Amino acid sequence: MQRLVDRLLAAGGVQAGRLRDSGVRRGSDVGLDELHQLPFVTKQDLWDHYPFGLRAAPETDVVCIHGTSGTLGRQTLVPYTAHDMDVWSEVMARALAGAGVTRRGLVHNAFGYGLFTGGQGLHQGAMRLGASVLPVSGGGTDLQLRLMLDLRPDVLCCTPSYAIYLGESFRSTGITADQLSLRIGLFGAEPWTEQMRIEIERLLGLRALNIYGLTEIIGPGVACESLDSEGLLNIAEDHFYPEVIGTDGEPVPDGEPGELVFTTLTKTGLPLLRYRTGDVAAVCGPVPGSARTLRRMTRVIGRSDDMLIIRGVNVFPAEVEAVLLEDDRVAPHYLVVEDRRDSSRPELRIAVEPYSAAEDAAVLERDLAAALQQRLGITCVVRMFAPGHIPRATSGKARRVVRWNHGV
Ligand code: ADP
Ligand code: K
Repeated sequence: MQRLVDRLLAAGGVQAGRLRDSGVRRGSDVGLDELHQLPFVTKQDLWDHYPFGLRAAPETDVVCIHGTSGTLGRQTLVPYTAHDMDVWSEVMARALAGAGVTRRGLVHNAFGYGLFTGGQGLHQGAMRLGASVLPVSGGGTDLQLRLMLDLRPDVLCCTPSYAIYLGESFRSTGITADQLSLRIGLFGAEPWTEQMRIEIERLLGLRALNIYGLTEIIGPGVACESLDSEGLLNIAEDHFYPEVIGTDGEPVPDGEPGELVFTTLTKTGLPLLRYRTGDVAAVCGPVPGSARTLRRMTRVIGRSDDMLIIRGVNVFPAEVEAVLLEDDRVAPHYLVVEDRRDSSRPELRIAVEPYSAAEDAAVLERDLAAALQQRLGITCVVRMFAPGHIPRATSGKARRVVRWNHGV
């Protein structure tokens, strides 16, 4: 922490200015206990100082640049130094090892390669671990399937929605889970539920684990489930110090959900002190008695920007997903439409797809609307579409939320 603060102060710029304004002159002025009194950094700060205004290392030390997927519309670019790349490979190798990947492993990496951090992060981590990596990237289902059958990888990495898409595409060509060699899957980059995990495990015949990260902090590898982490994600806390805050910006106790805030303890290219991620989750201690002593976090329920507020009720799309997929008739494809065309009466419309074309639409729609009302307290309009009619995530992150505004 102290080294980070010294680094930020030495670099000058926005973060240094704010630290000085809060009375911090040197690293030894602040301990972890005082961290919660220091100012936040937000996505807006990165946008305001686009592209590299918050960089803390000299330009000559930068060895590569990645960017956010731009899910929220505007892009953020992040410079990495050789040291950052080293930290990233290490946390990713740790994540893969915790998931049971070994040097004998072959990682079929179907995360996208490019500005997006998914592909590169898994790639380096697998190499650092000493496994082999197959950089297939997203898209091209025929190639994905051929490589999977010819090379028999034991590990698959991609977004959960793409995992579903791959599984369904394989199945449509007559290939079932028992013909595949997959043992472990690391899925992330978008919110997903326990119900989705069951669907993926059934389709692909593997153990599905959750990996979390964001470009601003490093990329994937900020936290990852391991075989022994009991359903929560181990945070690489020695590099990315977590806090959870309420809507008032104040810390919430362990185990209570709130917005995740990370401080990058070791990064040098773009070190961030108290970066507000916008992602909602809870943080808690390690598994009691476990050799892993770092703290864990729950799955991310959603990002605050994706929260739907319908007639005063707040819901995340993932909460809708959990209710929908609990119903055995419903396939893992859905869309949530926030309909504000009539501003006096906003509606939540939900498009679902059944497994069977023979499903009675009226009955299914009524049952799901009742389940959503009972579980989430929201009244919504559910519409069933024929199997195959809801758009698939054919490479990266799924788009589950559509907003219809006045005049659209
Ligand atoms: P963008 O914000 O443009 O999508 P990134 O590609 O850096 O940029 O994606 C990071 C974001 O993806 C996180 O802030 C989080 O909202 C989401 N995310 C990443 N991994 C997970 C995960 N395992 N579960 C839920 N959300 C995730
Ligand atoms: K190897």
